[in-house]
Amino acid sequence: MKVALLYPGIAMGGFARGVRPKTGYIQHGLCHISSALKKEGHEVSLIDLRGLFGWEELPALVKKINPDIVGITMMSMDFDAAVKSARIIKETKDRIKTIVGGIHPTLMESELIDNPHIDYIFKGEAEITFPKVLEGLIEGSIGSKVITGDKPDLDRIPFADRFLFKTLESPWAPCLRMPFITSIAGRGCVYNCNFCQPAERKLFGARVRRVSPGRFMEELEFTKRNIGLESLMIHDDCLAEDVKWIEKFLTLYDKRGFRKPFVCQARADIIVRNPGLFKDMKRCGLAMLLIGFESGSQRILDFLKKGTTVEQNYKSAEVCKKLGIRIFANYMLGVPTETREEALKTVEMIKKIAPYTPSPAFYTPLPGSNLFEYCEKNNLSLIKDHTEYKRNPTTPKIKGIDYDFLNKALEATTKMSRGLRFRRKIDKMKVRRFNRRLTKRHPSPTL
Ligand code: B12
Repeated sequence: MKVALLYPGIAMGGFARGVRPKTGYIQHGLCHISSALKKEGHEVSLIDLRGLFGWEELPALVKKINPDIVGITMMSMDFDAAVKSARIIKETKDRIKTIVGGIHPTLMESELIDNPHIDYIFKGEAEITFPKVLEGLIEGSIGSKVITGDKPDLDRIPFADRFLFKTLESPWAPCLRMPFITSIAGRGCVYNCNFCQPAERKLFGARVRRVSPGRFMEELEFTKRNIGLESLMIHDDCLAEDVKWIEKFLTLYDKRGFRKPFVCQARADIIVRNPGLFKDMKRCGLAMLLIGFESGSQRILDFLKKGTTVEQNYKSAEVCKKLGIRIFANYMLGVPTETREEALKTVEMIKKIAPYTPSPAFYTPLPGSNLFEYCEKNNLSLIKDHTEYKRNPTTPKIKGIDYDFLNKALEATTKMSRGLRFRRKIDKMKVRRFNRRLTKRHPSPTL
């Protein structure tokens, strides 16, 4: 069958302006679906809305590809663009089937079930079941609008088809050199933070599944041969949680001569408990850790069910500084019930930690999480349309929170010292030449 996969990710940066972008992150879910479908002999192409100049380009592209089915992925904030795409596809060629999948359809079937432009809603993971859906379409044997996917063994599915996206992945940290690639070693998260769970458990199940370190290295080697690899981001929710996995991975990464800078996520409690592990990671290339510090108030950390302490936040930052690991600090202000004093404790904590990259958020109630339910029950949410389901501190999210005060508080956390600005400048200078040269050489993506 002819399948088009559609990435609707314009809620943040919008459509292309002036020139089609040569860089952008890839969507791993679609890349995995693409390789699973190609393995079964289907023809797969991509419609990336970020590469279009506007909605008016979509009908012509759909006519040109002329697919039998379009598969649309969707985070909550992509809802409007995804649903509009489905409508345009149906208006362009009514015979084309549309199917939506990803975290939002998995959690919020009720928002899509009556949509006349969507033929199927796919819940869960797709590598095993989506090819079967296509077989069912050929045979005319699909009876239900809602389909649930089986969970694949991650060691038995093909590598993500990175070539689906014609753009280069661009590093978002000044210390990372191109070719930069992102990767995901596992699915699911063992923790119970109530600003996230149980949403992810509904998508990936209660157990975390991780590809074996050997298979992960095979994928890196394959990618290095075909795209190049000078730096790496491992996107797992909390990679450092699996100490044994990391140890095996480090041995292989080192043995096979990688030593390329990599970044991943960790938690304050894990860092404090395993400083030796992070020393080894640093030796093998760990350039930066993304740490969810969240709050400088213990009451708020407990309210969020984070399972860490403020003391661990401070100590983990000390460990990183001692080892020379850059810190990308995730933290949030405006949690329901948070007082001004508690918000100021977060400000004080971030100022003391002085992260390489401060990444503040206004707490945002995300569908499928326990805290979302709490906000619904107490009528606290100010979110009016789906594009506001982004954590960036731009629009007010929760009733009763003084966002003018928070904006000022936030400013105090993002001011960088001269020393830090200098360090970032040096980092940028070291990679600029390579990144510019590579981007310049890269052809503009063809549609
Ligand atoms: C990598 C990642 C990113 C990357 C890349 C994002 C991207 N667009 O790909 C970056 C760092 C840029 C990012 C940013 C954001 N992210 Co993010 N991100 C992730 C992360 C860690 C991994 C996603 C992933 O690739 N998973 C692995 C793949 C294989 O799974 P998958 O994509 O779900 O796909 C499978 C199934 O869902 C299904 N499927 C998916 N699509 C489709 C389509 C069809 C047709 C079918 C049949 C099936 C199907 O099949 C796939 C294969 O089995 C997840 C958490 C997680 N563990 O999943 C959060 C997550 C997706 N992100 C989240 C959020 C909120 C964001 C931000 C909005 C944060 C913010 N700033 O506010 C931004 C949005 C940026 C943007 N413009 O898209 C939330 C989404 C929650 C929600 N309800 O929408 C998640 C779940 C994290 C969380 N729990 O809070 N993110």
